[in-house]
Amino acid sequence: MKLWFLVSFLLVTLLQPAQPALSATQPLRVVHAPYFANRIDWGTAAIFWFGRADVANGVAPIPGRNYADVRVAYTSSELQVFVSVIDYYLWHEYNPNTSSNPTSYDYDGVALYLDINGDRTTAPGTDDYVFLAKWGASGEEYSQPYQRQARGNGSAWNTAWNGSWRHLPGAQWSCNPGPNSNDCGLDFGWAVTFRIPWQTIGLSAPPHGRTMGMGMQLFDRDAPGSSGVAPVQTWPETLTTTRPDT
Ligand SMILES: [Ca+2]
Ligand SMILES: [Ca+2]
Ligand SMILES: [Ca+2]
Repeated sequence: MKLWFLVSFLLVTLLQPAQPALSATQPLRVVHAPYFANRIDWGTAAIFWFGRADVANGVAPIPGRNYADVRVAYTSSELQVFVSVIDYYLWHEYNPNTSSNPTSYDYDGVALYLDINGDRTTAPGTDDYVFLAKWGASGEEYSQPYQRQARGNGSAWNTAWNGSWRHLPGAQWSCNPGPNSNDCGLDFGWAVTFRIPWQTIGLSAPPHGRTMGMGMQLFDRDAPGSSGVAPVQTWPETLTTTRPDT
């Protein structure tokens, strides 16, 4: 029965007329984030993934691109986005620059873009935000120096905006020294959980049923110097940091 259903489904799918091209207001992809009244069960949160882990026959190039598994869920108080990254060489800033641009980074980290009204304007508006989590080897108490943020002002990103949010970092490596050394071999990777209070992004309550825009940049350093920085990967692939319509 299942096979017949599958075959029927395939026929129906194949018989569908060609889909029209996406308009400017239609998102490339849709993530249905579930609501959790209490503790988030990440195993049943929404999931998507992007990027690629560069490795072949046990050899990971330096630099080599990363793969990210992203889970999205929300509670009565905040939006949470859990990003788990396969990265064979962990590199973080020892003394993070607390005034750096939140839309670029040259150590391991990830930026989250939100368009709260989902209006997909061609420049960052006051409902648009970017949150950069710089991966750090320390715990949540260090999240503030390892994060940057900005809010749109109608034409550009206002990097002086400093709404309240936090992130939780994590990582695993196979042998010491792990971060900021490639001496002992391959590391496993790192993770960050974004925790964005609704009030910080201008909402007084959890926005059940709302369509918001979302994008991500994945940053990666695998060795010292400019030659140790891997290409930035984005989700969706077409993301442009100054254009919520992408
Ligand atoms: Ca890497
Ligand atoms: Ca917007
Ligand atoms: Ca790295």
